[in-house]
Amino acid sequence: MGSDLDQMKQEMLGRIQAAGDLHALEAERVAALGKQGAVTGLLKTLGAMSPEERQREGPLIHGLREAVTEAIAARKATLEGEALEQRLATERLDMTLPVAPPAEGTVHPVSQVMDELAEIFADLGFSVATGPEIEDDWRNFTALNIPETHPARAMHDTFYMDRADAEGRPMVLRTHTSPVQIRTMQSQQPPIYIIAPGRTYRSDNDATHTPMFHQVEGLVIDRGITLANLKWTLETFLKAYFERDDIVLRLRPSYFPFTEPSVEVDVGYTIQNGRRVLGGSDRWMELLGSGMVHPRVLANCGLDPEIWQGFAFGCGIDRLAMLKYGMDDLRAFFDGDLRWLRHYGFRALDVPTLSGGVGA
Ligand code: 2U9
Repeated sequence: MGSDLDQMKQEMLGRIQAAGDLHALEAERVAALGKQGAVTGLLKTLGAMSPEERQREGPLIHGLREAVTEAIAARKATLEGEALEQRLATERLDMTLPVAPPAEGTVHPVSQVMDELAEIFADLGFSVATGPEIEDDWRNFTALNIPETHPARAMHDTFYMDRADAEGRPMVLRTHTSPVQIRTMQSQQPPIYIIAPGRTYRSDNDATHTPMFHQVEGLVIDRGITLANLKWTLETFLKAYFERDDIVLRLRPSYFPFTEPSVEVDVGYTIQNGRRVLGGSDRWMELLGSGMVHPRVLANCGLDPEIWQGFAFGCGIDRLAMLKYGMDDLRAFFDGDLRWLRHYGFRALDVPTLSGGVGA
């Protein structure tokens, strides 16, 4: 019996050692130690043995079980180690990669509206003009027929720079984008069809005013331009911008130093479910200022008002964005709060639609 067990042990240990993977090893374990296994079968024979036989055979059979159990554990450890080595050799982790993909950026509503404006006006034959945000006081005020005594020049409205320019002219943070149009008229012969969107600065800060805000102004200089051209252009622009055909405008007489006559433009709206919805003519809201370019402004830029006429308009871009996309606090535009941007921002390839919210 002893030599039979010995032979059985050698065979089992040999097969365990030869098991090529964890699957084959498990098969050997079941064959030896499972319910129907060879070693289990031997253990079961102990009960039927005489005490003397059991005393002799018991330690041998238990020894066999122990040897097989140990061999399986050792082989298992070896196979698992080899499997780990194999994975380590074939799998690579680039530890320099960022832990998570970078947060997705969004297009700020102001940038989105600027893009929309450029597109709408491009269809009408306008190009986009830009200029410096630090301007000389002549282009920002004097050329625009804004007298020295005008309240807009007062220190509390205008940010004056510490130093004047090389010619001694006081420099300001532009209070509107109008100096861009002055520069265009100085450097370009009419006809001129431009919009000038950009940052503007005024010393003002409350729920509806921020020291920096965005404006878009438009300028047309051509022969025979009248208020009718202005009204058609603004109507066409606003219908395209608000994506509604029922936009109605109301022109009210007003005063600006740089336009004559000057008109303030109201847009009609209705209240639906407690929300302001643009369109129709139930109620009116002031939207932009405009007028025919003052002959003195044309002359200041070297144009003969007898030959050239033009119209101009100005409007807050932040306000345009608020009306179309439904924000109600201007200050949030400049807080840089990512939660606000995720809510109101646009993915780079977003197409603005009515469902984005017309009316605030
Ligand atoms: C030139 C000649 C005329 C631009 C104009 C307005 C009327 C106007 C305001 C609207 C709200 C500015 O953002 S706002 O505070 N603008 O009412 N702007 S006409 O007129 C010009 C511009 C340039 C050479």
